[in-house]
Formats: sequence, structure tokens, C-alpha cells
Amino acid sequence: MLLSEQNRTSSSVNMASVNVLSLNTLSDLHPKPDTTFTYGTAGFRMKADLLDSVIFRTGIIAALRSKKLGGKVIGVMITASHNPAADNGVKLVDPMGEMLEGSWEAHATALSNAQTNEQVLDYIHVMVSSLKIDLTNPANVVYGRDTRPSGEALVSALEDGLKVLGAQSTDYGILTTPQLHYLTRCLNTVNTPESYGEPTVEGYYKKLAAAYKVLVEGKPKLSPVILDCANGVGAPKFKEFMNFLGDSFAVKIVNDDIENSSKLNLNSGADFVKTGQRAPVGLKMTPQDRCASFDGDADRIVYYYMDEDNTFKLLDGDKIAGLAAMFIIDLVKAAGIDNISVGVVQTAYANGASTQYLRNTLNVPVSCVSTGVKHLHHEALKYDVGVYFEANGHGTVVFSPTALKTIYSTEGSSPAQASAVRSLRALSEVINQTVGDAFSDLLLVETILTQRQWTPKIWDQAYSDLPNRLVKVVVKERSIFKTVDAERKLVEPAGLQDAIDAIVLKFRDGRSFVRPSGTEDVVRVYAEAATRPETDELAFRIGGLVFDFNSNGSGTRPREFI
Ligand code: G16
Repeated sequence: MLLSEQNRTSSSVNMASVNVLSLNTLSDLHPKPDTTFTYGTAGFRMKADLLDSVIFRTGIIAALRSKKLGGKVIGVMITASHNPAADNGVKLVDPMGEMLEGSWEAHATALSNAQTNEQVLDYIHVMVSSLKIDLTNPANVVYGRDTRPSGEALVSALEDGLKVLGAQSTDYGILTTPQLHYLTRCLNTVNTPESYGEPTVEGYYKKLAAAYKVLVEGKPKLSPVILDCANGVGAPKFKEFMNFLGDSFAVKIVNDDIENSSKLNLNSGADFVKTGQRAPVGLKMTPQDRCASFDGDADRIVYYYMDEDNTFKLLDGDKIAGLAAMFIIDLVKAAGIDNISVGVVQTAYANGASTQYLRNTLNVPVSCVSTGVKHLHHEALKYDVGVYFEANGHGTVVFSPTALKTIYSTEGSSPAQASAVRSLRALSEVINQTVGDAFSDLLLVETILTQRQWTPKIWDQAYSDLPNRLVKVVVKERSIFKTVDAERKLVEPAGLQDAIDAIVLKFRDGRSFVRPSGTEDVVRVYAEAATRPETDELAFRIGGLVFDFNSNGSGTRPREFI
């Protein structure tokens, strides 16, 4: 979008502090390739070698966002999370540690697609004028990156972008994504009644470890959890964390090779385990083991175990949500508190059996929203205690200020009630309330299993998942796929949803939907049905349909597609 004459005039006074010469010089160092960018499910994400200009301009957006919010600290995380090693990406973190406000995503997209330096300057004018940004405000930005080798150069591009508007910034180096979210919130709340903690990585470790120790105090320790770190940043960071957890936590870490970057997320990690419904390479399971996988930036976790008959059993984000909701409801009751209600937020990927369990057994309200933590987090804030998890293992629990006030003002009128109150308080500390956090979720699950002395098999007995399958379809142009109804229905391309519905009708307990990914260049197909063979057939039929539709399929048609 180009600046209208009116915008140019009305913002001219404000624009005094954009140094055009410096913008041009710096922007020339980061030329835009012939690619169209979109701020997707979790920011910009694609092949790392296409991202230089995008990250430079993200620096400008971060500075503008901070100035708009009167100098509040904005976070920038350079990561491509679960994607292959050759990809990278960037996402922005708002002051309370939440994802960038939705309306700013369009600005980030527009600025990243400006063709020339003049158009970049024009779009800055548009933002300053339409959003009434006072450029004389300070700008404060903090940033970090995961272990991808491309991260270092992209950090330089970001730093150049930050210079354009003279932002003050701090480089926190290599971090997990949730650590950056934590730091952002701490920096913005330090010395206020909402203080979230010490704004350092050590402060993060201390806060979580102290709360975990309260939660498991006096309980017999479980066997070590076998932890697959996807050869990503979770490995060195969890080892650091162990210095604070000490004897309270037993773990055996596998897939911790961050030196060989090509191994990142390769046949390992939460996404591989969830999608493939099998154990990662490098992890040998016996029926006694309790295993978990992080993803590449440690914001997702899934659990799994092997049954006595050597069947692989997955305990995904839905199972974690059910476990957490059940535990919190019981604790609230045990504390004698009757004015805190719990709600759960899921996406269309949630297994139908998990939704039934939450609604009919736990009797909790369940909302369904579009994919993306930003949507779930927002919805979860509507509950006193909002548990949100995507089936892929991304999620957390948010306590409303009212719920926290109640928990901290209740003492309990018996030793049992006092103990439940203590646990609730510690739980609100061990849980990272800014965003889904694999470290924090690991401690949450381990807390519950330790307090109950449960094996993963006992946890799994809450309900039986309907067989389900996720399929990726490579298409020529994923943007032609448009959805409504929390992504459960396609409205474009015309006719495709009717064709999907006609196939689904033929399957017992059949359910399937199709949506474009916001992080990978694919369309995702989800299917569930009464049995495994029926589920696979349904998924591969719909996969084939999407591939063939309007000749959009790209490359070779996968053999399994029907
Ligand atoms: C990101 C988002 C998640 C989302 C996932 C997949 O996760 O934060 O909310 O579920 O992408 O999204 P899509 O299906 O649109 O590709 P991560 O862990 O990759 O940052």
C-alpha cells in the first residue's frame, strides 16, 4: 500500500525522527527478493536465505510497536520451531508475553512486501499516521534466537532494522521461544504489582524450579523421564535448568546434538512423534518408560509410552489438556474454593474423544478456535482458569487476575485445604502463563503424575482416542484454500468441501477437514474414524482429492493417496 497525499501531510511533523538517509542506507543492505511474504500462524517462516529483508523490516515493526505502546518492551524471536533446519522465521512478542496483536500482523505483512526503499518509508508513514504513533516515544526491543546456524546473520539484519528508529535493544542470545516470552513480560512488569519474575534466564529457572519443588515435596519420585530434545535449543537449555531442579527431577536426555544442525527436528521432536505416531530415532523404549519430546524451540511437548504388547501410545496435547483440567478442578475443590471455574480451549485438530471427555466426564465448557496459539490464548482468557492446548502439544494454562486473587487470599480451613491452596499457588507459578512452554508443561505433567503416583498408562485411561491421521499435501498455491468455522469448513476452492463431505459420510464416526498451513508450504488434512484402517483410508482419500482438485497438486502424487 502506498501513502496517500493526505497521510503524508498529516504525519509529516511526526516523521521528523525517521532518518531517511539511514533508512535508505540500511535498507540497501537488505534487498527484498522476488517473494511474497505473509505473517502466518506464528510469524514469518520460510527458507532462511529468503528472510534477510523480512527480518530487517521486522526490526522496524518492533520499534514502531514499542513506540505505539509508549516504550513498552517488545520481544522478537528468530526461530522456525518445528520446521526443518534450512528454514527460519521470526515472530513478535507483545508486552505481556503474548503473541503480537492480530491487527499488526497485516502491517508486518505489508511492510515486508514493500518493493522499494521509498515504499518502505511510505508504509512507515501510513502506520505512524493511521495508528497515531508518537515517534518521539522511546522504543525498547529484546530478542533471541534458536540454534539454527542462519540465526546469527538474521540477528544482524534485525539489528539494522532496529537502528532505523533508534530502538534500544538487548540481545539475549540463544533461548527457547518461551524464555523470550517470559523475559518480555518480566521486563514490562518489573517493580509493578503484576511483576512476573526476575527478568533473566536464571530468574526463569529459579521461578519454575522453586514452584516445582513445592509441588512434589514429600512425594515418592517417579522413574526418570526420557526426553527427546529434537537436537534443538531445548537440549542445552534443559541441561542448564537441571542445575536449578537438582534432585527434584530425574531425566535422561536424548537427541541433544546441536552441533550438527542438519539433525534439528530430523526424525525427532514433538511434530515428528505426533504426525508419525511413532517414537523418534535415538530413543529406545521399553514398556516401563515414560517418554516426552520437545520441538525445535521447546514450545511444544508430547508424551508417549509403549504398552505391554509393544504398541506405541501417544499422549498428545489433548491428553495433557484433559490431565491438567482434571487436576486443577480437583485441586480447586480440595481447596474449598467454589468460585473458580475451569474452561478448555481446543482447535479442530482435537480428537473427538477428548472433547467428549472434557464435556461429559469433566463437565467443563470447551471452545474450538482456529489453529495458532494466539487464538487459543485469547479465548482462554475468558475463563477463570483457561486450559488451552493444541493436539500438537502447544499450550498452557492461564489464571485470570480474579482467580489468582482468590487463590492468594484463601488460606483453607483444614490442613488438607491449606495443602491444596499451596499446590494451586505453586501451580500458577510453575505454569508459564505467557505462552505454551515445553519446560513448564513437562513440570506440570510430572507434578500431576508424581502427586497421583500415576504411570502414563493410568493417565491414558481417561479416554481412548479415536484413530486419527494427519497428512500434508504439497500444492501449487496454498493461499487459494479458504476456511470458515474455526477452520473446519472450506469455502474455497468452490466445490471441494462438498466433495470432502460426500467421502466423510461413507466412514463410521468419520470427520475430516482441510486447511492451509501457516508455517509450512503445505495443505494439512486431518481425518478420524472408528478404526485405524478406516481412518487411513479416509485421510488418503481426502489427500488425493485435495492433490487432484483443479490440478493444484504439485510434484509427484504420493503413493498412498487414493
Ligand atoms: C506454530 C504455532 C502453533 C501451530 C503450529 C502449526 O507452532 O505456534 O499454534 O499449531 O505452528 O501451524 P500450521 O498448522 O498453521 O502450520 P510452532 O511450534 O511451529 O511455532
